[in-house]
Amino acid sequence: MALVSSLSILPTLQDDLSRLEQILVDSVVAEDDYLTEIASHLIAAGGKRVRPGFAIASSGVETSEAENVSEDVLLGGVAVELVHLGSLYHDDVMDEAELRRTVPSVNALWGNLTAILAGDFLLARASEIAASLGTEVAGLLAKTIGELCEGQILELQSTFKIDRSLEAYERSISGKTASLLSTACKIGGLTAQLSRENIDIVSSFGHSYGMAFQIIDDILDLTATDEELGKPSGNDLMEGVYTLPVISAFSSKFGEELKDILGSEISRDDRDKARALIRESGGVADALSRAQYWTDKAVVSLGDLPDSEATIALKSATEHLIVRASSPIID
Ligand code: GRG
Repeated sequence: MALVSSLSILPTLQDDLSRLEQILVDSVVAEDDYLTEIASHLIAAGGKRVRPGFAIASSGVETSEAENVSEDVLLGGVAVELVHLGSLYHDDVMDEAELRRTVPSVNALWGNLTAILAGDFLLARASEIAASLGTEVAGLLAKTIGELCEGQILELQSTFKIDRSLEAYERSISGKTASLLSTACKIGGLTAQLSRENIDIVSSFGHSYGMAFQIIDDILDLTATDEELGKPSGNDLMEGVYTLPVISAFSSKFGEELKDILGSEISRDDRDKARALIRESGGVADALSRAQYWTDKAVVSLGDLPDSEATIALKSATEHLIVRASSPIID
C-alpha cells in the first residue's frame, strides 16, 4: 500500500491503522446481514487508507516523539474513510465501473439501486460518527460532502468539452478530491485539540496535497496499466473526462490532431491513439510539473509546523507522490 511507503516513517502509524481498521469494519454493521455484506465490500477489498493516515499523522504534529493517537482521532479517520467509500460507491454507479480496488464493484455485483443505497448508508454512518465528535467536525464533514458533489457536478458539466481550462479542471478536483484530504487533516487536528493556528495549517496542507494527489491520479490513468491501477486504465478518456495532461496536450502542436479524435464517444483504438499523442505532446510532463507546484506548496505550509516526527512523515509522504507518478510502479 502506498501509505506504508509514504507515511511509514511514523513509527506508531501501523499500530494506529490496525486499531482504526477494526473500528471501520464495526462501523458498517447493519441490522440486516445483507446490507452489512454490501457496505463492507470495498473495506474488505483493501484501499490505501490515505485519508485516515493523514488524519492520524496530522493529529500528531505537536507531539515531538510519536505516540499512539486517541480514540477520537481514529473515529475522525473512520468518518472520512466512510465518506470516501460512499463517494466511490456512487462514482462507480455514475461511471458504470465494473472493477474497484481489484474486485468487482458494488454496482457490478448487486446493481445500481443497491449500490446507491449502500453508499447512502456509508454516508449516514460517517455523519453519525462525526456528530459524536462535536458540532465543528459534524458541520465540516457535511460541508465537505457538499463540496464533493459540487466538484463532481463540475466534472460532469465539462465532459467531452475540448475547451476545458486548467481553472475549470482545478475547481473540479478541488471539490471532488482536495476538500476531503483537507478535511481529513483538519479533523485529525480538531480531534487532537491542536492549536487553531496548526489546525489551519494542516487543513491548508491537506488541500495542496489533495490537488497534487488528484493530478497524479489523472496522470496514472493515462500511463499505468490495468493491473497497476486495479481497474481499467484510460477510462477518463472513454468517459470524456479531459484531465490536466489532456488539457495541456490540446494546446500543443498535437492539439488539432487530438481534438479530431476526442470531443465525443471514442473506440478503444482511438483511446490508445489519443494516449500516445498526449504522451508525445509533453502533456504528462506538464501535468507533473503542476503536481510539483502543489506538492511544493504543501511542503512550504508544513514549514510553519513544529519539527515533529509526524510533520516529517507528512513531508515525506508529499515528496513520495511525485516519485509515484514519475516511475511506472504503483504501490
Ligand atoms: C456521495 C460523498 C458523495 C459524493 C457524490 C460521486 C461523487 C459525488 C464524488 C466522487 C469523487 C471521487 C470518486 C473522487 C476521486 C477521488 C480519488 C482520487 C479516488 C481514489 O482514491 P485513492 O487512491 O483510492 O485513495 P483507495 O482505493 O486507495 O482508497
